[in-house]
Amino acid sequence: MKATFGAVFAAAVILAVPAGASLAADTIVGGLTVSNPWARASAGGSRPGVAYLTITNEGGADSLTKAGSPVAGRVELHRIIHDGDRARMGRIGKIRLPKGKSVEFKPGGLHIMLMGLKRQLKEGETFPLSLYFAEAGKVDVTVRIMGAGAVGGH
Ligand SMILES: [Cu+2]
Repeated sequence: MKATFGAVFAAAVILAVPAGASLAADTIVGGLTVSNPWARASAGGSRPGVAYLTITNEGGADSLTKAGSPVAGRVELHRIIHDGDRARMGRIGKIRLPKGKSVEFKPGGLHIMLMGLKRQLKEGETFPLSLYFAEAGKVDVTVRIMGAGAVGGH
């Protein structure tokens, strides 16, 4: 009886570990792997938020067509366009994900713009983000909020 109780307790402890570690884990759907989704803490309600992640495609060709999140009124896919010595950002309709390649969203390049934030993005918290792929369909990931000054920006 004592041994049984011990075994159950051990199982509960083991189960608790993946739940806590899952925030940093990759999300894998078919041939697609979404790694390290993160966002910068927002300054206030008026400025948009921005999120980054990496998508690796080891399956057939696909594309990211849109994104959505309950924390934002509207979510757009953006890129930075270099125009002479100036850089501005522009919206893109879809992002191609060639077979066997990784597409990295990062400060100064591709990014996910969170317009009309419904709540402040606070460092250390997380929020859900849905990615919509032409072939793979909807994939939900959890975005970690990093410090406001984290790596570059616009
Ligand atoms: Cu942008």
